[in-house]
Amino acid sequence: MGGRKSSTRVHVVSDVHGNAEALARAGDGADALICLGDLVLFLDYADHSRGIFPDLFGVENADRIVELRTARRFEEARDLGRRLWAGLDRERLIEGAVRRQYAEMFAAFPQPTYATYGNVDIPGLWSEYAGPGTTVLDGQRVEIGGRVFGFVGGGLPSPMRTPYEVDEEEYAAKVEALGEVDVLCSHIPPEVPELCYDTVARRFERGSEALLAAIRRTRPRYALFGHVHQPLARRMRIGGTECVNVGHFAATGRPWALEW
Ligand SMILES: [Mn+2]
Repeated sequence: MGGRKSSTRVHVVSDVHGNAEALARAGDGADALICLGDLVLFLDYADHSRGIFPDLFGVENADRIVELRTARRFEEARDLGRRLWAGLDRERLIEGAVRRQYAEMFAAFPQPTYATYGNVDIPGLWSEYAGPGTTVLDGQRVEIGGRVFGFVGGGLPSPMRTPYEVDEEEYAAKVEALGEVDVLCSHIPPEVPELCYDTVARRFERGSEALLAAIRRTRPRYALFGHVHQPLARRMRIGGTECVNVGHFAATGRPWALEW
């Protein structure tokens, strides 16, 4: 009854960083949810008491490491990290904490969800937590409502040394594997200064030259990404492609919507 449904609506989120409560509602009113990664909350820069780091080492150490990183004193930040982790089984402690967060995050995903990895994720664990309604894609395409969506997960090498960074060549190969798509979905932005500059952290995050080249060459309708929490530019036109940072979901709790 009521006629055939003629449009498709997807909601897109990125940089969820522990916000399971809002994630559980992110698909309300949409036919599908797309998640562009960064589910893990290692350290909340807006509230240093939240995340794996303060849980293990306390708020004062979290204050200190944020201060050092913000001042680009990465070497000192790493020294502090090395001192705190000395004698501890770092891998086991982080994996245990990430598993607790993933159990909560993946349970909150609506159905269907299409997801790719952020740089602050541990891809090897995802298959254990993704339910039958969640499709994980990295260097792969899927059709939603008659449009082809391509997904590229992870980040590129950075001074922060986050858990899922791949080298330029491997990243470019994943972009290449997508071919022509209608919507190009990635965690990191194409390498354009206005899209990569974080106005609060006051630094450039890593964007991808391969993504930018693919946008210019294949002209998707949309290029969607996250990663830069407070970008200088939220959107930009590159040729015929609307490039959009879908927002910092951990802070806003609001998805970005696409309807056709
Ligand atoms: Mn992030």
